[in-house]
Amino acid sequence: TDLREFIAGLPKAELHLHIEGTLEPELKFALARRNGIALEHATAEEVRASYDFDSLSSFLTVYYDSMRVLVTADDFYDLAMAYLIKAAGQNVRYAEIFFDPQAHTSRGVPFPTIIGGLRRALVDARRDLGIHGELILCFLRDFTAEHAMSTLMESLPYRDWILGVGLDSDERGNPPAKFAEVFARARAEGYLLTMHCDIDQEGTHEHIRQAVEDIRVDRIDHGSNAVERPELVEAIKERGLGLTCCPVSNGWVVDGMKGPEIVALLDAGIPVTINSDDPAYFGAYVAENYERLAADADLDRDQLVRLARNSFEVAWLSGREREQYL
Ligand code: ES4
Ligand code: ZN
Repeated sequence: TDLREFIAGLPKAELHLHIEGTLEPELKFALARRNGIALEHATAEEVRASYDFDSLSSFLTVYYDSMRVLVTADDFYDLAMAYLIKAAGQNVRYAEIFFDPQAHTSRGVPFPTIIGGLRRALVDARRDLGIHGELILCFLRDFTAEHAMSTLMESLPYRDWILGVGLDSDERGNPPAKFAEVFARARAEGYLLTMHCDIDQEGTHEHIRQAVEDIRVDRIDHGSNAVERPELVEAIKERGLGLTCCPVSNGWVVDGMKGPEIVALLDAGIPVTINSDDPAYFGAYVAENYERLAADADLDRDQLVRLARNSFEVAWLSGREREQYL
């Protein structure tokens, strides 16, 4: 509990957070009622009891189905505001927040509705709570490259509200190379680039290599399998790329929180960060991710400070704002 207070007191940035993954069962019920949508469970407790993921695909099925309740701009506002209140309460000063527009536009929710609601929450939270949030648009890698490209085009009127683009969803059979053209265009439009290289997925080392060397990403989401290949560790280090690790998420969808891998990368001089991924589903916001990893990997205070500082160092912040946090 001493360590818990220490972690709570550390100023933190969160860099790997899917806003749709912050949908708590209680809010899901409130939005379902507001929108006249029927749910298969009767109570929030029942929903929570149904969360029993043993793979990425078993999680993604539940994650995408839950999004049905997100319909109006107010729904996206309420979703983001609930997260920002929670994060601010854990001393998160800055958050780069993924959103999955294709998971909503493919259900008939217009792009401006999604980003309009999210952006309004970020503006209000910065004013009222002092937490600074920004958006990263994630493409769904199990959709086609053409669909990603048209989503990129749809985002351009909102260029000033989006820091960069990412790539998430089911990695099997969907390597970074599939989206080379989309990411080249995104960079040309001024977006920064990141990609999920999920843990222990088929082809993970080749996917990390493609992201770093071919796509030339500015960051890697997860990516801790790099530790198994010295040449990948070297390439990531040489480019100064940060990794956004999500220990509790890893504990659910693969076996274990990858503590030894995270420590080895930290010791190799790679700026590793700790994040929550989908906190409403995995039952842990960012502070609990630090706590669980600290217990699992026996981290000391110096290592925890380093992880928290890394989060500001690899954040896509202006130099002036970064200095304010460090
Ligand atoms: C995700 Cl854990 C995970 N992996 C891949 N894509 C995702 N989107 C939201 N959570
Ligand atoms: Zn993720």
